[in-house]
Formats: sequence, structure tokens, C-alpha cells
Amino acid sequence: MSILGTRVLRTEDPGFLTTGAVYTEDVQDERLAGACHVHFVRSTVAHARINGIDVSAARDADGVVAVYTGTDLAAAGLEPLPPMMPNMNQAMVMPLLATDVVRFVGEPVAAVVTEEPYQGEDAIELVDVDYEPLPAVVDPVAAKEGQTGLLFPAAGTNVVVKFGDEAALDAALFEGCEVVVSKTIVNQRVAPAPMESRAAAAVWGEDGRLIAWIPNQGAQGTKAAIAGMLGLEPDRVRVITPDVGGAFGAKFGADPEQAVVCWIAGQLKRPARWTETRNENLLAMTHGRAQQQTVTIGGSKDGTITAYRLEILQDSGAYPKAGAFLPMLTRLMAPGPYAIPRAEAATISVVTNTTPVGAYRGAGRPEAAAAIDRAVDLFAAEAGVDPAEVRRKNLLPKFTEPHQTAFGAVYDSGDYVAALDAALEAADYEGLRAEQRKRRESGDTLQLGIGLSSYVEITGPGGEAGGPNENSTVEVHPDGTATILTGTSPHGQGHSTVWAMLASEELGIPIEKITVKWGDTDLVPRGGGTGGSRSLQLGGAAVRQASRELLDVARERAAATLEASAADLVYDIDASAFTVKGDPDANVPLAKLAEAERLFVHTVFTAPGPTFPFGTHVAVVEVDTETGKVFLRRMVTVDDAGTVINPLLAEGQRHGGIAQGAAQAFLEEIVYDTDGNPLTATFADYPFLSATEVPSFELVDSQTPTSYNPLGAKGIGEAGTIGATPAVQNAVIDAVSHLGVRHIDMPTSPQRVWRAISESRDA
Ligand code: MCN
Repeated sequence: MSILGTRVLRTEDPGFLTTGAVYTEDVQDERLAGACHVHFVRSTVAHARINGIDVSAARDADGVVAVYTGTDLAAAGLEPLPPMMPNMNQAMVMPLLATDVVRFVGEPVAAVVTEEPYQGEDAIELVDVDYEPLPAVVDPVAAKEGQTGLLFPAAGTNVVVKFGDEAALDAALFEGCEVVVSKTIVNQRVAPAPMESRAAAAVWGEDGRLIAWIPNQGAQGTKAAIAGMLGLEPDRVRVITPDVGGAFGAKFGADPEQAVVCWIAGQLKRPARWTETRNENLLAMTHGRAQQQTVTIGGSKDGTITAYRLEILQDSGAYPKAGAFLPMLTRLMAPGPYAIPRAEAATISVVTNTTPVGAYRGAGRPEAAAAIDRAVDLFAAEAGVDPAEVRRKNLLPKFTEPHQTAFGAVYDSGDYVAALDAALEAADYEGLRAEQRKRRESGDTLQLGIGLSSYVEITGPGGEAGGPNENSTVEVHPDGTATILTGTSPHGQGHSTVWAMLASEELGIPIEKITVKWGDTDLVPRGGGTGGSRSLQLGGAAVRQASRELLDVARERAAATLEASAADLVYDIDASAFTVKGDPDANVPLAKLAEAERLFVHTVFTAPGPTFPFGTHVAVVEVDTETGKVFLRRMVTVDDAGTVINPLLAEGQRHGGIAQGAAQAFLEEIVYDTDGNPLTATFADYPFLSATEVPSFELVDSQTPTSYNPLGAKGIGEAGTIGATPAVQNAVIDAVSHLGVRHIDMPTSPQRVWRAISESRDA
């Protein structure tokens, strides 16, 4: 019986639950013995000129080994970094430590090195930075127009990059539409807030090579980032990935602090370590989302959509990182699963005096789904047609051959109407509407809201020549165990379990005898890491391919051993041995074939393109019309990620994703005041979602295999986040729509909901 598709328990968990994980802060390694500890002095103002930094008192403080500023880095030849893409404004450079100007609260300004970790907390207080405040640019609209000044005068603008030409938007796009609605909505800034904050441990070897332990999503990318920031030949850097306590998109590559820790270890010729506090994490780890979207949607009164426009203003924060680029993905996915004859999108990314924005679970695609699904509901309300009906009318019909959208995305396969119908049926949509009518008629203060989102997203993207790809090595050892090396980098997704399942399926070796390794760049020099929900469809497919190729190699060896023709051999998977057809006594175990010579295969799997998972989410909320408080009561979801290899893990990914997506809709938000002071830099202020705010989710099974990889699998890691946000937001608005409310920005906090109800009553 196949092990694939079964609910194999996570092999990672016994360790996590007993001895515990080994995060970067916990790494015990003799090479790190006697390490000093790095602490960062961070800017307390959003925008200021630095007139001087006095480090003398800090230098004299107890236990202080050294203090470094940007001037020291510049003297060592470390140049500020240009933005990641050549089409971004190259004058918007980021120093590792601020030199002449600070551009956000939390920006590292100096590094204090101490003998003991606790000494650093006191010593950083002694660094005296002379700030001369400059006007803070916090509102992205003001930033775009250059009203409050420029973050980088040499750039001549606050605009980093544009995707799609706003000047080319068609003035006649909505001509002939009976119904047109336009609305500017906010896809607010949120914090990735992984349980493990950022950290680094670094040491330079006698051979002049750097070894850096850094929590990351792909050691190879982290190595390239560290080498780039320090101006080193990549060969001189080795990155090792300890256990990673969540990343959610924000631990790709490396951050300036991590490069500085590596540099300090070199300067002092002594290992150095750093772990940030939660407050630092909320201040200075990249944030996510942060888009202002103007949606315009038009069509006929019967609910047919004919035109859609999406205009995006992306707040990239103080330095252009991945966040500045993500609107490209939002634009690519703008029409979502709908067949809209005329659609266009244009995006502008700007810098502001706030924390830089990066990838956050879904990275660009949840923003697209939120925009179109909010627009569809606005349109449905205006046309007076049920939102489920509008969706059914406008979803692309089922397709099995690739479908190219006006924005150039090539959807591999999909059956969006089936997903909608399955979700509506599982939720008892008609019954919910009846219950809603009853409550409205009785004037109940607890009103029911039903929200929908039909989404399609892109997973496993990649611009590699030949197509998105990933490598794997599978080796069988003489003792009957096996080792898998993978270029992916799990940090909660359970690759050890599933990669072992995939190899076991081919080789017959039990999963408990298979070890999966990743994240050490000396061991696995190449790899794309884990992000964009790419791992199973590329990395998992590579494991299967390597296992099959290994059997080919082994078959030749077995033929020689058994003095038979390779074609006459059968592989007995239950015994993990080759036997000669018709002569079961003539056999040789796979493990034996590894005795004389190592038995391993390294391979690269290449896909024809990314895949496009899809689904429908139905959210049911209760809204207290007197207080504005929202209670999430049900989440019924169809998330079709093709063939599911381990339902337990895939469902776990959906659970986590749905919770995060829902949290954005009704709870979480990073807030700044008008001077750029962060108001949500602790978990007392940032309302991090916990299990008490969400119900048990009702997951409907749906599997439409893709032909893009032999597993038939698409990605599931981000799907929950993509569907849940618009479904929950739409549900909250639906709950109070009979009171005249048409829109409430996220998060739908009690205050916002209450205000929307009051304003509409007054009107
Ligand atoms: N899976 C499956 N069948 C499928 C698809 C996936 O059984 N058809 C399984 C895979 O084997 C894997 C898991 O589900 O164990 C997720 O696989 P995949 O969809 O390939 O996604 P990735 O492993 O590439 O994970 C990336 C994705 C991203 S981009 C973010 S962000 C994210 C997420 O995963 N961050 C997470 N999930 C997270 N989960 C945890 N606990 N922590 C994070 O930081």
C-alpha cells in the first residue's frame, strides 16, 4: 500500500516535544566558545540627521569589549547596499549601520560588544547619538507626492519602482458598464512575528572562512546575502541553519544586523553572538503587506463583471527590500480566478520613514485576493445580486489545459466553480442566509455575517532558466539507512517527514531509517530554500526523482552482482532488494550494493512553470452591533493544492494560514503616529492572534492534480492566508450591510465597526 496520501505523524515532533529544538541562540559548539555578545543601538527617531555619535561612555562601561558605528564599517570598506533589483531607484542605498541619516525608528546605529549578554542592555544606553530631526514621511500618499520631503535626496523622488504604467490606464475601461464601484481600501501593515526572533552566531576559522549560524529560509540565499553585504567571495562563507522557530517569509536572505555580527567576529578575532528582543523584532524585522489599493469594478446589473482596475500604492518602508517588489506579484494575480474581459493594474512602490517591508506569508498574492474579492462584494452590493451568485457567474470555467491571463500568468489547471460549490454546500450557505434574515428581522444585537473569497494563487514561482527547479541527493548506506540532502529549508512545514515518505515510497526503506538534512551550505551548496510554497512541488519532486535514479544505478550494480541482465531484475520494495525474475532466491539487498562503493544520486528537478492552487473560503462571523466586536464563528474552506502527499501536514498548513489570514482581517495591525513613532512595538500593543480568538476550522477536501510535477502537487503553505483575509473582512461587512455599511478597512476592530455603523445610521 502506498504511504503517500496517508496521515504519517511528523517525525520532527518527538524531538521538539522532549529535548526541544536547538535554535540559533541555543547552539552549543566548541567553535563558539568564549563568544562575545552584540547589542544594537537603534534609532529612536523616524527621520533625522546624525550630527555625531559619542561612544566614549559606552566604551568605558563594565564588560564592554568594543563599540562600532557606521564610520568604522565605512573605514573597513563596507559600502551601503543598493536595492535588490536594477529597475529600483539605485540611489536608495542601505548602510549596515546608519551613518549620516536615520530613516526609521529601530534602524541600527551602533553595535556594542560585551563579555556577557546582560551587560549590553546597559551599555547601549550610554551611546549618545546627536539627532537633528528631519520631517518624517509616514503616509505613502504624501511620500509619493514628495510633500513632506525626500528620504534620499540623491534619488530625487520617494518612488522606488513601478510595475504597470499608470499613464497607460484606459480612460474608457468602464464605458458601457451599468454598475461601476470604486473604492480606496487599505491592506494594512502587519508583523510576521515568528516565535523565534532574529539571531546570529559567527566565527572565523584559521582558514579565513566565516561560519555563521543564522535562522533562515534558505541557507544558500543567506550565504549570498552575507557575502554580498561584507564584500566577500561566497566561498569564504559557510552558513549553518539551526532549528528555525517560524519565519513566515521574513527570514529570507540576511539582515544588516547579522552581517555586522559576522564582521565583528572578524574584527575581534573572536566568536560573536546576537539575539534580538521581541521589541527589536517588532521594530526592525521586515513587516508585511502595507498596500493602499484603489479598486474599480464594473459590469451589468445581472452581476456580470466586465471591467476591473487595480491601482496599488505600496509602502516599502525606509529601504527598498522585497516589499518594494511584491506589487509585481499582486499585479500578476490581479484578476484572481475571475474571467474579466477588461482588466488592468498599475503599481507604485514608495519609501517612507517606517520599518522596511518584506515578504509575509503569501507575499503579494493575499493582497491581490483581498482587492478583487472586496471589489466583487462591493460590486455585488451595488448590483443587488447575492455575492455567491456573482462569483459563480464570473469564475473562469473549469480548465485542464494551461490558461494565460491578461497579466501573463499561466494558470496550470483549475475548477474554481467546483471549489465554490463545495464550500457553499459544506457551510450550508442557504441555511446561513436564512439565519441571517431571521436575526435581521428580529433586530438582534448580534448580527450574522457571511463572507466569501474565491482565490487562485501562484506557488513555486522562479525565474531560473529552464523553469523553477530544486536539487536533492539521496544516498543509501550499507546499514540499510538512507540520507536525503535537500535545497529546501523547513521551519515548521515538516519536510523531514514528507521527504522521507517520498524516498520510502520508492526505495521501501522505512521512514524512521531515513534522515533528511538541509541548511548547511558546505553540505548543500545549492538550493532555493523554502518560500512561495515551492518546497513539495520542486524539492519533494527532486527527492522522488533522485530515489528513482538511485534505483537505476543500483539495478546496474545488482545485475553485476547477480550476474543477470538488468532487465531481468525486479525491485522487491517490501524487502528493499533486487531479485531475478522467476528466481526469488537470487537476490541482493539495496544496502549491500552500497558496501563496495557509495550509492547515491544527486539530481535536479525542473518544472515547466509555477502552479496555481485555488479554493473558496466561507467565513461566518457574529458582530455585536452595539460594541462593534467581531466574533469569528466558522471558517469553511476548500484549498485545492493538487494531490496531497500528507493530509496531516497539509491540513496543519491550512490551519496556520487561515489563522494568520483571519488575524489580518479582524485583529492585527502595525501602527505609527504621524511622526513615525511605532505604537505597536510590544505584544501588549500588537494584538497577536492566539487560539482563543478562532474556532476549529472546517476543511473540505479537494484535490485537482497538476501535470507540472510527477507528484501532482501544488503548494499549500500560504493558501490559508490568501483566502481567509478577504472572506473574514467580507463577512464582517456583510453582518452590518443591512444597516447601510458598504466597507470597513482592516483590521475590523470594534472601533472601526462601531464607527461604520454609527456613520451609516447618521447618514
Ligand atoms: N504538502 C502536502 N501536499 C501538498 C502540498 C504540501 O502534503 N499538495 C505538505 C508538504 O509536504 C509540506 C507542507 O505541506 O510538508 C508545505 O508544503 P509547501 O506547500 O510545498 O510549502 P513550503 O514547504 O515551501 O512552505 C512555505 C510556506 C511559506 S511560503 C510560508 S511564509 C510559511 C509556510 O509555508 N511559513 C511558515 N508555513 C509555515 N509554517 C510554519 N509552521 N512556520 C512558518 O514560518
